[in-house]
Amino acid sequence: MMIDLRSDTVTQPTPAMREAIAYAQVGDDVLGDDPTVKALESYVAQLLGKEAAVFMPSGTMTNQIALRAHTEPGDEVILESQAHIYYYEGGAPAALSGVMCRLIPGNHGIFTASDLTKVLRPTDEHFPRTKLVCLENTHNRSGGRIYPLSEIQAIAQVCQEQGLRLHLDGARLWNACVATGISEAEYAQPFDTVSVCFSKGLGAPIGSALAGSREFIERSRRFRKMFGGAMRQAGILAAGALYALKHHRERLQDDHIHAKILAEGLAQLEGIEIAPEEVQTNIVVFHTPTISAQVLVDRLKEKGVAVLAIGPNSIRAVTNLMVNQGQIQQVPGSIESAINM
Ligand code: TLP
Repeated sequence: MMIDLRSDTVTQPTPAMREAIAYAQVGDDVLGDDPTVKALESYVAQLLGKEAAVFMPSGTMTNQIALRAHTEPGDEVILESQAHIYYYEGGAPAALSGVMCRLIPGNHGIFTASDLTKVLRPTDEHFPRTKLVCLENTHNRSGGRIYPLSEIQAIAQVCQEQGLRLHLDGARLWNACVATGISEAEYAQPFDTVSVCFSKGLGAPIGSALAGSREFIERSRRFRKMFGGAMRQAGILAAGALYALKHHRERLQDDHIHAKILAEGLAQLEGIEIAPEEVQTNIVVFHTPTISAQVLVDRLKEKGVAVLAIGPNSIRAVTNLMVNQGQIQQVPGSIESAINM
């Protein structure tokens, strides 16, 4: 069987989750009739300490609707230079919201309040109006890096002083919380809006939610309809998400332990560059200076290990609930023999 480390999105629903899905009470959610979607939305809002939340099919949609609802065409959004919203969402900020993206290169995905202050502009008709700042926690392309809460609070302070809104792409916020012991509500507090995903490490098949003030979430529901993301008997999906939230958050710790084991194994190999002490959650990024990442990925696939090339000489492996410790321990050996093929 393939050891699939391409992403934590590859997870399959467990038998208990399938049972929750099978017996979910459903209704037409566009008419406000789905009790399971409502239960999920209020559970998420409560967990994140926000007034309201809205369920959507994907994290791309929750992020992009947040952008759309926070801005007007021509406005500027500030993002870290490798933020998922900018890097991996198909150019949606330009296509769907007509906004300009201003990028701040971070240190492993983390920029500081003082980095933010340096890119702020005076109010002047020459300049786009800066409206929104987005952070990502954990940061995907930086190998699941955790955003320090104190830095987020300092950034929120600058936003407040400057009248800027602050949005969190919290696709893997759950991982940051399990790794630090900081609650979801504490991490969400400095933000106006928070996007979370159920279809990553939590193992639900589909779904994300956007949380914020009641007024903002009402406005977002209108854009969800406009973008085609309002679903009918969506309780079928929400049931998997609710099950995942209630039963799979703690187990993310296992994925983090597996990621450390993998990183430490890889650090022993000639031809692999990795700093295992920098692996904080479930994403392991390593570099292959002597071989093309894609060549290595193709060879590894033949050996029953699936990972993704994320640069010419960079590979990403994401631990997830489909892969146990014994399988993780086999991976460095497979990589070593693939390098030497
Ligand atoms: N990320 C996917 C790919 O798109 C790269 C993955 O395999 O990691 N924010 C962050 C930080 C994400 O990592 C992702 C998914 C999303 C948003 C988008 O979520 P979906 O896939 O539900 O649109």
